[in-house]
Amino acid sequence: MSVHLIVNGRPHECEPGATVLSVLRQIQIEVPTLCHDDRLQPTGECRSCLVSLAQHARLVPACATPVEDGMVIETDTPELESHRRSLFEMLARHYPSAAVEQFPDKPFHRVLRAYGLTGEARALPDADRGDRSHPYIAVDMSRCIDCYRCVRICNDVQGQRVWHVRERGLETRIVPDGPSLRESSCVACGACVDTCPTGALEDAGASPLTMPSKWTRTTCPYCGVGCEMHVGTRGDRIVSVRPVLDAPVSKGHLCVKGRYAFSFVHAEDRITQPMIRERDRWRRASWSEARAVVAERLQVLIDRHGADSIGVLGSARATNEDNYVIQKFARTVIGTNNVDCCARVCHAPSAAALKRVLGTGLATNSFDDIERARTILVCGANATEDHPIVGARIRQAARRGAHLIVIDPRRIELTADATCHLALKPGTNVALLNAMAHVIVTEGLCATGFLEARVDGVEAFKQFIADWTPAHAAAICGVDVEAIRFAARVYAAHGPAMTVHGLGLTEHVQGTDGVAALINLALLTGNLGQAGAGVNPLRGQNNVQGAAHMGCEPGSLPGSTPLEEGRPLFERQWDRPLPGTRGLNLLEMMDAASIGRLKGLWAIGYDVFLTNPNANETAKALRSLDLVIVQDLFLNETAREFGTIFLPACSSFEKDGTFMNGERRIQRVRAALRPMGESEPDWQIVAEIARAMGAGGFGFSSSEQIWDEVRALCSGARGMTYARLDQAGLQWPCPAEDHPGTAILHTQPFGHGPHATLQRIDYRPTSEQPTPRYPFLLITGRSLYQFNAGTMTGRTLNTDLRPSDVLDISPDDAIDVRVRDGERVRVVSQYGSTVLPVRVTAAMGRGQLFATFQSKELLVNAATGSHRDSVTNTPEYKVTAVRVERVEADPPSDDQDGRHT
Ligand SMILES: Nc1nc2c(c(=O)[nH]1)N[C@H]1C(S)=C(S)[C@@H](COP(=O)(O)OP(=O)(O)OC[C@H]3O[C@@H](n4cnc5c(=O)[nH]c(N)nc54)[C@H](O)[C@@H]3O)O[C@H]1N2
Ligand SMILES: Nc1nc2c(c(=O)[nH]1)N[C@H]1C(S)=C(S)[C@@H](COP(=O)(O)OP(=O)(O)OC[C@H]3O[C@@H](n4cnc5c(=O)[nH]c(N)nc54)[C@H](O)[C@@H]3O)O[C@H]1N2
Ligand SMILES: [Mo]
Repeated sequence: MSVHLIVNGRPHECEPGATVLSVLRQIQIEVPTLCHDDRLQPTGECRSCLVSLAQHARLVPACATPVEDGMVIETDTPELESHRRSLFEMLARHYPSAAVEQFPDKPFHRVLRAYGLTGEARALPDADRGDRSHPYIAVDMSRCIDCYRCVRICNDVQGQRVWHVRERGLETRIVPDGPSLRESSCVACGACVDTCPTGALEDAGASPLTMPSKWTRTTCPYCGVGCEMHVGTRGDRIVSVRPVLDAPVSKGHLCVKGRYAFSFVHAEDRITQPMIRERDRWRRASWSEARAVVAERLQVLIDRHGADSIGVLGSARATNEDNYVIQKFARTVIGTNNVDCCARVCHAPSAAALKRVLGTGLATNSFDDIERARTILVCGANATEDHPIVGARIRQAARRGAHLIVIDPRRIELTADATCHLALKPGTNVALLNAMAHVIVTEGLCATGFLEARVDGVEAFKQFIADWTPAHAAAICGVDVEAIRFAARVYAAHGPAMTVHGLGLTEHVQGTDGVAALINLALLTGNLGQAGAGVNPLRGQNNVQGAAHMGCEPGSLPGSTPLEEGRPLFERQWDRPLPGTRGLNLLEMMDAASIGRLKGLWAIGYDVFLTNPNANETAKALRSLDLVIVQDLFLNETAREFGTIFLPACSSFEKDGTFMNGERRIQRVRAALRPMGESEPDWQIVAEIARAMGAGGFGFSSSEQIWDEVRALCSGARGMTYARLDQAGLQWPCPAEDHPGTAILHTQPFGHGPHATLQRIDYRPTSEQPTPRYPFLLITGRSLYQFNAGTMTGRTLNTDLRPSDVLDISPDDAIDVRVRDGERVRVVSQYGSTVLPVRVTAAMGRGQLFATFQSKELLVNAATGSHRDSVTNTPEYKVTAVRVERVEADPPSDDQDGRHT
């Protein structure tokens, strides 16, 4: 039923539930707004959007007034005009005119101009009310007009609560929650800058000379959330990034990386020409020479040692199209299934467990289910730092009343809003999750209807789980018995309940088992195939989901099609026999290199040396290779230490294509810039080399052509044409051009049939246990400002915000080992050591340490060990037994501690 209105004498119709402001905008009647932002609840406080209603005696704010049938609205009466004029005159009286001149496009400046106002003559910025402490955000509160949008967006969207209103005599002032913005709790998401209508809060680099001349809509190059952004360019440089308001996941929000960490594109040490190493020196080469050398050296290895002597690594940072071409090259030109990507080291266990139990190895639900869930269980995922937009959405959901269960050894940020925090001992997920299943079964909290209709193995599971009493698990995982019971009851009783998990569940010797144990909880409680529920791995890099899905995995072809199942179709379409031997995964490639079986490695957008565990072992493996081709933006550490040939790829700001995010959404990536120097999109580099090797099937001339080949081969992608993706991203599977895409998997049946089977999983402790010699457990993981090995973020001002890896330690342990905040210590494991500055923090539990791995100098992976998940070989990055040694004096500057030792 629609609502009928009369606006300025003309009849209009609209949907019920709209606000007067939104209707005015629809019919293109402008009223000025200052405090309004579509991302925020309207307050009507600034009173600039007042309109008059015939039924009311007074004026009402359009932004905060819902439409009613029969409303008669006037927007430009003399009374309104005079009200607005006096309001803006009052604001202009104390407003610097220089700001209006310099940044004419700011919303408030446009309003002033429309009223012929200029502001007062005054120097900019006002030193008294400025704050230039932050590398990304400049503050000049003399331009503040008290609209409070910064306060509200920080609170309501990001959830950080940095900005506060202070009464100062007659004045109000908006101040951060620290002595300066730099020392506040600000996480530099830029939301306050984005909403500020005046520039009181502004990007630190902004000036009239850095105003973009072109905007390009694209997808963020960092994590697997898949935020969309407008990239502002001027000439051949990125000068600004702004969030896309109608983006399906980010909904007008970004985090510090997407918003600000783009200057790596223009870094001075970006390599934009092919290079060849000769007698340990790199020299520049032309593309034609580099291509010929690659072709020839690959051919020599194939002829001498066979195709399986070569391994290829696709890139989770590159597009679907890039990765499709990469695996096609490995399989049809080299002739090997030795192709993998770094899904191996993060969520391969999620994919394996989901595939095994539910028949499809992908997240079951969508990020929009966060707002639909009554309970959110977060297991081993530090979402506010590692997937900040999802983290912010989870935090807001919890603040609005959703139950939040956090399972993490550390007191991560989300614990502040959690219903309960289960601080388990690292490596004991299976015990804890089994005990939760025990409580659900023994307390009669199962969804019996769902079990009867869709689940197999129920009786056997009930027998198995009887032994997993909370008391039994508590002795293993260190979590209080009552807390285990409480969490299980909350999850089971307050549905729909969704689980969100990260590497704290997967990067263990029981990674796949851990995920399967989590899926058990969803099966027992019927939390699958419905909104607000499901099992959802928070995928790591921008396109790690896509890289694996495109077939950069030894055992699967594009569309995650198992090799043997897809063989007939792919052999026909590619017109080549597919290799018959089982392919090696990344870790097996390293093993094979160490014993001389693997001779060549082509690593695309993946710094294996820095990021693989046990750097000593990795170095040994990489050193044994005859040929190491590195294709990257930078001479990364793998290239620097072991590379033979370097091929310059361009970043996703410089190419077209698609990414697949953690909720299976395929989104467009659009070139905002031409490729830097001679760099090229990865697909183009690989296709040209294929042609140099005389191969057919690589005559692509655009990313769209590649995508159309993917669509022809994979039914799940068939409906996703570029034309459709240009309108909006679509969630896989989308089998036809009139199919809307799939937001929720397993509504009926599961990926492999009508029934899923509960898994009986025994707990197997890791051999990394504290001993007198190595009394601590080291957890490694991430922090907000740096991304993985810091290759990109390390070349931005994010480094000001997070200069170095640190070793987090609990206050009690710091006393025991006699270290103080900031002091450097050596962390020693049986595999190697690294030297790190200490940060004493109550976020850490007793006996546990936490370190990131962003810095190539510190090489934290010198200390991590070689244990792997038994199913997928994913390394056990999350637990290493270590000791902490004090480093007395500052070592000399050529100190090699922590490097390869
Ligand atoms: N800012 C930033 N964002 C990133 C990245 C980055 O480097 N920086 N990297 C991206 C990539 S590649 C990935 S894969 C994702 C990873 O994102 P996350 O999955 O969040 O990764 P981590 O920080 O490695 O680990 C998550 C949590 O697991 C906890 N944990 C450790 N051991 C255990 C355990 O035994 N059980 C449980 N339940 N928890 C445990 C740790 O304390 C940590 O808080 O982030 C992506 N996003
Ligand atoms: N100790 C410890 N180690 C870990 C982990 C941990 O938790 N603890 N986590 C592991 C995990 S989950 C991951 S994913 C890995 C991450 O390891 P990496 O994949 O090595 O890390 P990234 O920083 O994502 O960098 C990938 C490379 O891609 C390049 N690049 C970016 N865009 C493009 C492109 O379009 N084309 C090409 N060719 N190159 C591009 C970058 O310059 C960079 O060198 O680290 C793993 N290592
Ligand atoms: Mo990852």
